[in-house]
Amino acid sequence: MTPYAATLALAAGAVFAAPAYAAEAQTVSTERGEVRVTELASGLAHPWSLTFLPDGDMLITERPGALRQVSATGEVGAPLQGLPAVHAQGQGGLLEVALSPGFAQDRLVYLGYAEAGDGRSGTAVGRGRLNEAGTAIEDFEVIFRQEPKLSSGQHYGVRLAFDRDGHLFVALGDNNQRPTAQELDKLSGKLVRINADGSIPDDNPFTGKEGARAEIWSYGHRNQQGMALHPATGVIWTHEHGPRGGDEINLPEAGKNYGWPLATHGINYSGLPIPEAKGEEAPGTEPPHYVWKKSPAISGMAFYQDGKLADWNGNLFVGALATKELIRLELDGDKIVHEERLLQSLGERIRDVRFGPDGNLYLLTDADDGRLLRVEPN
Ligand SMILES: [Ca+2]
Repeated sequence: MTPYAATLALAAGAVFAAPAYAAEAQTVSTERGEVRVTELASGLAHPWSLTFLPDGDMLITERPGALRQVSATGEVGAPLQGLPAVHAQGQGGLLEVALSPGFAQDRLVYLGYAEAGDGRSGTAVGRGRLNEAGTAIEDFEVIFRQEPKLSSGQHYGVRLAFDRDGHLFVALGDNNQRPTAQELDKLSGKLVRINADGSIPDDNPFTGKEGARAEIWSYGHRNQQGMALHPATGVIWTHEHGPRGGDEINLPEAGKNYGWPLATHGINYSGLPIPEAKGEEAPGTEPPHYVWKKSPAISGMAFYQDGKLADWNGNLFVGALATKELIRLELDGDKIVHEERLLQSLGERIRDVRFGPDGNLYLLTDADDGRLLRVEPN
């Protein structure tokens, strides 16, 4: 507790039994009223993803390779046992965590991570059972591998989301091997759709097509680090990092080409054009649903539905790493009609944003001393 917060707590102590976390709460003005941002936990090593267990506790990944259970009040548990070896270099490591839709019965936890192999690395997805004590993932098995492995430490994606039919979508990156996002015999730069056990659905768009991987749902993606199921429509929404400029939101449809690197609103970090790019549009490719000309460097994505701040209901939230803020998007149907940037005063790279079962937003900040934050109406 800071000396200032301690003074406040002393002053308030006689009347209010202030919770311990009150020391770290901060009030922030937004277009829709004041919100309170409360630090629930700190000291997390580059936390990447969080998911909620049925009792309100959370599972949080740390990029170097740990998965921890964190209570609703912010008590951080020891790293769980039974995790796979991860390739924790560059952007790689333990990245995404998601629960089985039948978690209450099967206790299956899904992990997305970077895995070494073939002198390179690529994204893998596996699942295992959370033991009753909450101390280990048991019988972990790999159910999906991005093949071939092409990464030297960049662009693994990865986000996981189940649709209402129980299909598992895996949002991947291009391993920073641009042309491969257009090559259907490779899984880099794709959105993949598999069954919960890793088998491939019979009705995938490239099933039975010569020279194409049957796991592919859509292609031409750069580096996808956000995905969420729209709570009203059941449609999968994704987003991806552009190069310098051109971060996108897409609603990927079966078999379609989302353009990278043939079509992009961005340029190389060197300032030169993307060599393969025809421009912002290219024949046979889908335009982005929404695009940022200047890259916030987006990561994490959550719909706000039946939340504590009624004026945010139906909004979409996206984290921003480079511009260090939270992005709030207002929708009219599927159309994004208004954008607000908020929480800049925190000065935090926001890696993940999730909507909690208590009707509040939860954020992870990307740092050696990463934080878990709760955002609620003040
Ligand atoms: Ca695109």
